[in-house]
Amino acid sequence: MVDQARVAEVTKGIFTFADTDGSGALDREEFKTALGKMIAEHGMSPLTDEQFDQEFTGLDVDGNGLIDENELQALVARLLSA
Ligand SMILES: [Ca+2]
Repeated sequence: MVDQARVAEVTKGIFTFADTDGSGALDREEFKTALGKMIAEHGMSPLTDEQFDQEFTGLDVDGNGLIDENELQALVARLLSA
């Protein structure tokens, strides 16, 4: 069972860290930064470039080439429930 408040909190923390230009969405470079933080702090397995592309494409549900907070929550929820 995933605690939505915890998911939102963790997502916000990752965002604050990784959204270096403060745009409110993560581009590919910023998403790499976010993943690096998640790998370091949550014991995620490092991704290959191919897995990274798949993850980015899968999370970018509106296909605008950016990961916003709502989109990132899907990954955080998966991570916290693992
Ligand atoms: Ca998007």
